[in-house]
Amino acid sequence: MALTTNKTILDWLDEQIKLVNPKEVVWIDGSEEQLEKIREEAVKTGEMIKLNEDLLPGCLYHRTKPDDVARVEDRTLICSKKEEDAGPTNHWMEPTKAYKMLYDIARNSYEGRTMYVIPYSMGPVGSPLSKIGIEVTDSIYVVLNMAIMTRIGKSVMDALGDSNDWVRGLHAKCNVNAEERWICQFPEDNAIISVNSAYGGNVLLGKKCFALRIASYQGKNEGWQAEHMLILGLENPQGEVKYICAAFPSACGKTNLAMLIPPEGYKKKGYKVWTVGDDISWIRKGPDGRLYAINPENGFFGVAPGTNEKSNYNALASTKKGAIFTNVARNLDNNTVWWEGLDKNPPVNAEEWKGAKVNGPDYVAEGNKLAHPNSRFTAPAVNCPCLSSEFENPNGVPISAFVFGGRRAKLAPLVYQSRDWNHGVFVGATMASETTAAAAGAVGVVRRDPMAMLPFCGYHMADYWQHWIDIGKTLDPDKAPKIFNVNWFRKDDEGNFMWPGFGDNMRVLDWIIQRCEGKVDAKETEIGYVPYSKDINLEGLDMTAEDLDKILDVDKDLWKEEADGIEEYFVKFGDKVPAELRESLATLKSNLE
Ligand code: SAT
Ligand code: MN
Repeated sequence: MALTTNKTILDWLDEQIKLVNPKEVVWIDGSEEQLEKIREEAVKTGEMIKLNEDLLPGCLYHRTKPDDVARVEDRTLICSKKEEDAGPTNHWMEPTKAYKMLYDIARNSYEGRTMYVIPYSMGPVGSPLSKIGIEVTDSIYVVLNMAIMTRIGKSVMDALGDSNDWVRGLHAKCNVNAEERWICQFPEDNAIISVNSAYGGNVLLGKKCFALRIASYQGKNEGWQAEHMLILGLENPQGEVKYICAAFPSACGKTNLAMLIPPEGYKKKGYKVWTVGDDISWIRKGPDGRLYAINPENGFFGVAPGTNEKSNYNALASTKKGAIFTNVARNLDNNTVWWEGLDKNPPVNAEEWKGAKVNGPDYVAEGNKLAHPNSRFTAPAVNCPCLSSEFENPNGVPISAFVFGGRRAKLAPLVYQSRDWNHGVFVGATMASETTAAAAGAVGVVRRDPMAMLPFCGYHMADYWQHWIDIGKTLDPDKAPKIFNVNWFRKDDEGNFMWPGFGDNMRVLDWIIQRCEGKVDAKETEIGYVPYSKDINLEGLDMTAEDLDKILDVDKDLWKEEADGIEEYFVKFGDKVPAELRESLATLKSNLE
């Protein structure tokens, strides 16, 4: 039975049913009873495997097709009426053509299958910052993941009422044929269609498709921002909490930073980090003139490899019940999971991520990976030991700082602060990072990834930069978040990381907050404000101020090359590049003269 009488939804649903022709339609009401039945069915059909009920209660295992393991950026389209509106960084298709192509692919593809209708809310149900979507899918995996990653069910439909302000999402697995895989966003229609994939970001339509691509476009028109940013709260010994939003490309450690455990010295003094979100922020100006952020998601879709007790205790703890594991390895002795970096003991009796039975230690010794590098856990946020008490706050949390960062073996210092908002937008707009396994394609290539939004901005990237500049104009400079850039990934000439990262990143966050509070001086350099090494707390670290100076160093020659690279990059955007960003570039160049 339909969970709503909203005519805009029922009419749309009729069209989808006619198109894909399912054997039955099931509305997901959000009840545990219904979800449990669906889990049982998934286990019966073999789509999911139930893991050890004592060690991993309520946890399921799933593997995707081997050619369906990451987002596919060259098959992700922005279908705005005008190509110009998608801009030079997006793949574009004219909407009528795209609809026809997609309908032809999806037609009758649910034959003999169940259509699941998932009403979901991005953000706390009923919050003024939240938005609602409907995803129809023929994948149980999608239903169970959406049930973790978003708020689902009847209450969402009640919150929407008769409104037409909801995002239409059609997902059709079809034959999971890579040649006909398309992830299409129609920003002007509030619509998403995804065909021939059954993997994460391609099919959990609330996540990148809605909460970033569609939402970024909505934000531009409605005066708010959808950003690829984690949100964390840093509590000082006096119990005051300051919030930071940080943008990093996929698989660059957002989840780790969001759940950071401070080093001993900080812990003893009473510092704590609270997680509000690990991937996406929706940001709006509050009544007091400050920017407030919510995390639109309800769970974590984190990269498994590298996650362990030490690197991210809190993430690991979050996966211990009610989680879904995708494309990791299985330990057949105790029916649990394993991935590279979990511990040093690959299971002897193992099943690698494609399902072959192998001897784990031998297999790894031969240079193979038991888990796919982009294998993931889907974990309910409520499991997280350091989840912020503000997680459900419908008004969000006030932001003190924006932090941009990427993987750069050279160039970018450990941390620097922009001179002001507009310069900060320049820093974000020109950030670059080495590519990771989160998207199909080469790994380790430096590419520009503005605000970590390159694959996620639903409209013209230069208009998006302009939106950032325009938001800044509405903010009182005293209330505007300060903007920083960090780089945990600097390497020395031997290729060793120069900064320990993980929990020790707290030392950098500490400096950032002190800067926001005007409590510490900084050195003005060609690129912005860099810390004096004495102001970064190294207590308990095997590192001297001289070591630190090496990572704080601004190499003028490298930066001159960088400035040339930015100039070249801007050419792509023609006269759409905001004047403020050109000014920042000119200042950078003249500073480096
Ligand atoms: O596959 S997802 O887009 O959900 C995760 C990521 O790439 O950040
Ligand atoms: Mn992400």
